[in-house]
Amino acid sequence: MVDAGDPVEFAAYAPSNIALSKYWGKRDRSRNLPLNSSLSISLAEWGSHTEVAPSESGIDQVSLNGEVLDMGTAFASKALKFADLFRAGRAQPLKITTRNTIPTAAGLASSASGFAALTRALCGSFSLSLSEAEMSLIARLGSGSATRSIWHGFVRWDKGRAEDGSDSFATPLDVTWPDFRIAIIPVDVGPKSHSSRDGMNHTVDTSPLFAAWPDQAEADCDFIEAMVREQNFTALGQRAEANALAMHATMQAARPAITYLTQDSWAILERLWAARKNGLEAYATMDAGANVKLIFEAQSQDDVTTLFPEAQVIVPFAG
Ligand code: 2P0
Repeated sequence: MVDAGDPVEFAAYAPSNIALSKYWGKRDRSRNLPLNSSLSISLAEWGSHTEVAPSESGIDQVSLNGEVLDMGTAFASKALKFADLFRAGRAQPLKITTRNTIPTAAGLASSASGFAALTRALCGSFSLSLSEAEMSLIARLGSGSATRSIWHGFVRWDKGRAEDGSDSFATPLDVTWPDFRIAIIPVDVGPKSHSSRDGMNHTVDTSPLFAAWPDQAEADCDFIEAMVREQNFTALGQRAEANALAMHATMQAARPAITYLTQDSWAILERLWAARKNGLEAYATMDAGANVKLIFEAQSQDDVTTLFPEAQVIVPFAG
C-alpha cells in the first residue's frame, strides 16, 4: 500500500471513542466503508499505547497488556495483517506491544483505539509522514470506529462517496466543551455475544427495519454536529439517545434477532428515564454490548453518580 523504509522503534497513543451518532452498516465490507456518517467523542486518557519495533528474534511478536499472544488469537492475526499493509511483502519481522488504559471493568471494546494507535505507531516506525486525515483513512482499514480515534474531542467520520474509500475518513470538530461528561455504567464486562462486525453485517442482510436506518442516521449525524457546534446539550442528548435506540431496533428486527442489551441495561435506562422526569439532564447511548454510557454536563455529575454509584466518569476535555 505504501512505500516504506526499514522499521524503527516508535510508540504512539490513541484514545477510545463513543459514537453519539452511530456507524452501523457498510457499503463495502472489505474496505470498512460505511453507509452513513457518524460522530463521536474521544475518551481522553482511556485508550491504547502501542509500540512497534523491529523484532530481534526474527519472528513477529504481538503482546497485549503484558501478555505475549499466540499468533492464532484474533487480536494478533488482525494486527499483523494490518502491519502487512506497511510491509508490503518485505521480510520485516515486527514486535507490536499494546497496553490499554481502559479499565477492564468498564467493559469497553478497544478495537477503535487499538487500530488508531497501531496506525500511528506503524506510520512512525516506517518513517512515513502522513497527515492525520491519511492516518484516519488507513486506520479505517483495521476497524471502522478506529477512523475516529485518530483525534481527541468531537470527531466526525464522513461516509464519503468514492468507491475506493479515498474520501471516507474522519476530521475533528473545532469545538471544546469543558463541562461535557461521559459516564460508563458497566453491565456486563465479559466478551460480547456477537462481534460488532458480524452483528452489523447480519442486520444489513436480514433486518426489514434497516432500510430506514442510513438516511435517518445521516440526518442524526448532521443534527448532532450542529448541536455540538451550538453547545445545545438537551437537543444533542435527545437525538443521541434516539439514534442509539434506533440502531438497536434495527438489530432486534434482524432475523434471527441480535440483542446486545440485557435486562440490566434496560433497568438502567428505566432508572435514567424516571430521573429525567424529575429534571436530570442526562442521556444514554449503547453500542454493541450491554453497557450503558451516559452523557451529561458537569453540573449534573453529582446527581448521576448518586443515581449510579458504579458510574465511571470521563472528562473528555480535561486539561
Ligand atoms: C460505532 N460501533 O459507531 C458503532 C456503534 C458499534 C455500535 O463502530 O467491522 O468494531 O471493525 O468496522 O468499528 C463497532 O464496529 O466494526 C462500531 P468494523 P467496529 O461506534
